[in-house]
Amino acid sequence: MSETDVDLEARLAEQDSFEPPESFVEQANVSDPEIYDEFENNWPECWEAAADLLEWTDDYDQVLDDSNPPFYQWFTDGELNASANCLDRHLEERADEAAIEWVGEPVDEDNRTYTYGELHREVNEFAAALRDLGVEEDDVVTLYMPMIPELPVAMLACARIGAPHSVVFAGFSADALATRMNAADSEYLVTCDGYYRRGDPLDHFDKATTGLDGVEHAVDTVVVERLPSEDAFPNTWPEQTRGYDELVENHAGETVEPVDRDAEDMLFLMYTSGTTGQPKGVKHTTGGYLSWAAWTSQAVLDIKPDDTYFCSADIGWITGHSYIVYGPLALGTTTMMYEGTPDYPDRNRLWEIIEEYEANQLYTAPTAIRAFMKWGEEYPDSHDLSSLRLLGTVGEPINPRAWKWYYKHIGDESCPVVDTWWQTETGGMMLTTLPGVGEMKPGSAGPPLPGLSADVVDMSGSPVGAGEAGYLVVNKPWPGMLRTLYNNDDRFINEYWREYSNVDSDDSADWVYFPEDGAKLDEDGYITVLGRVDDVLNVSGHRLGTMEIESAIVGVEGVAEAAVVGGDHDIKGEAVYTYVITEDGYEETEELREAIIEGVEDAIGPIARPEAVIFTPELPKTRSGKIMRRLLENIANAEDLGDTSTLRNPEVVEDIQRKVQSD
Ligand code: 6R9
Repeated sequence: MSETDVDLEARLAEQDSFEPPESFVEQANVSDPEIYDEFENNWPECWEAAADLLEWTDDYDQVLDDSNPPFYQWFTDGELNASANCLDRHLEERADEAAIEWVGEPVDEDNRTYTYGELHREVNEFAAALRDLGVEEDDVVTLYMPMIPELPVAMLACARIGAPHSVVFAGFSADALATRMNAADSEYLVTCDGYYRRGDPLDHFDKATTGLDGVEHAVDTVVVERLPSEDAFPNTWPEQTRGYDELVENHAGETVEPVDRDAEDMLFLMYTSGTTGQPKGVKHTTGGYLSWAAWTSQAVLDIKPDDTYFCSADIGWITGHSYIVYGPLALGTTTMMYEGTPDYPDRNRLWEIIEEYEANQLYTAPTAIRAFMKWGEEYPDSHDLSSLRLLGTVGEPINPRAWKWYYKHIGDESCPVVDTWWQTETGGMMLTTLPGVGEMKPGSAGPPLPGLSADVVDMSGSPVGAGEAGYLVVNKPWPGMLRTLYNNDDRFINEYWREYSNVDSDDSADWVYFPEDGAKLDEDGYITVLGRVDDVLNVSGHRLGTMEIESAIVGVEGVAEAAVVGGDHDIKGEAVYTYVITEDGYEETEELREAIIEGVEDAIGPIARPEAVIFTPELPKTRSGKIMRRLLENIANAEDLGDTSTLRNPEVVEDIQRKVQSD
């Protein structure tokens, strides 16, 4: 441990709360603590504040229609267009200001600035092209692209013509793409030929076309040619495939009138992992979602039009949707997009970018912060990061040590840190301190935002006392909430509401949203989120369903049964541990282990790659035949196993334990 580390440890270790820096408060978008009472006393009308950040082509009648819970409607009968809100209305003042600063790979060769004027032009051209291809209002367009500017262009082009997009993370596998396109009945795909990872070109089109083989209906495909000819792969394009550049050129200079969308019309779908093997198609709307993304960007990230704001997430996840694309662009700021990884070509990369672009905010994930910490503070310390005004984290719980390291070494103790808890389903931030108002407590996300109501309850739904652990619930609807799971209202109710609501009631007060996270409340109303209580793992901030991974594994020849659990991991937070029983006649070989790993990567993607594959003749089961996952978790983490007497087969536990330890 270096000396500065020791000092930091000594000075900060004791401190468990931090006041927002005075210099920050003075300039903050929100600095009046009264906002909490004001919003509570004026609910739901308080959310006009969010709607007011947008431009509406037709005013809404009612802020909230809660007559048919949990199918809430926000800003009823209002009309607007998300693309017009993110682009057109900024043109008068900001046409020549940067909307997107794209930092591409390879290093220094390929950076692009899109001004609002340029972004507006390209979005219009691509919107015209999509129409020409036959895309109509309400058709779902799948976007399967990495962090290239054409991804937000395509998102906004879809929004412009009222076609909901469904972005599939580029790191997801061909199978995952097919599952999502089938589930959404999506007949259009925009993808790319390839992209760079750590300097090497990667063939993405091959994966996309393999995915298309699994799609049950005809698909029109558009391909962005990202790679220069010397790095391009020799792919032949199937029929019904068009080049992005050619399409945009054919429509050069065209404009497309933004389609008026009802506030409740779908803006996009985003698939996320759940308890079953089938991903959930989370539906977000135009008015509620966009106003939520904009309001939280302003209140929590403190975004102002003249900022250069940097979120290091991938647009393929909800964080990138809300806080790289929609929120920042709705506010007319400059949003950065980084194509590469933080440690290529070396560990200075992120800090160089922040220094060069003079970024004002950094919004990243605990897994990244833990990696920075491990690499050492010499990397950030050798860069001028004084442009930073605010730091944020999202995706998983952050341990106080990582929080303090971030605060000290990245923020120089002069930037507030917002630890923002939220989910794909919530559309935007829910629990966090307001950076210009609330005291920060490392490790605790904070109170619910003004106008929100959350609690920690026991199994029966009664609030637990301060300091006790329980289940997080949200008691009132909010504009950014998901409206349903695509084509599956029943699953929507079962997954999120049934647990703690009186589902027979028409009274909104009887409906409680259950995010499936465990949490703890302190005496000041701050909530520490402990992690998922369903069968979902959080690997490097990415949600992975254990069922999805298990079904990939049992699909591998030679596997009879599999159980997947999360094991602790220094950097990733959680890692995928798999316990596998082979089929009769199959050996527990290295080849089978590799086939299993490959099977998981094919079904989901490299992010789900198992950390360990443990062969076992049996899985520990209760007398009623349920797999005891808790035990498997304890084994993965080399923890005390507690009482195993309720098992049908206690002897198997020791056997597995021995195997894990010898691995
Ligand atoms: C935005 C996003 C959601 C799950 C969520 C929770 C975990 C997110 C957190 C956090 C503790 C935070 N999570 N932020 N846990 N503190 N600040 O990550 O969405 O991919 O849907 O994941 O992530 O478990 O339920 P999503």
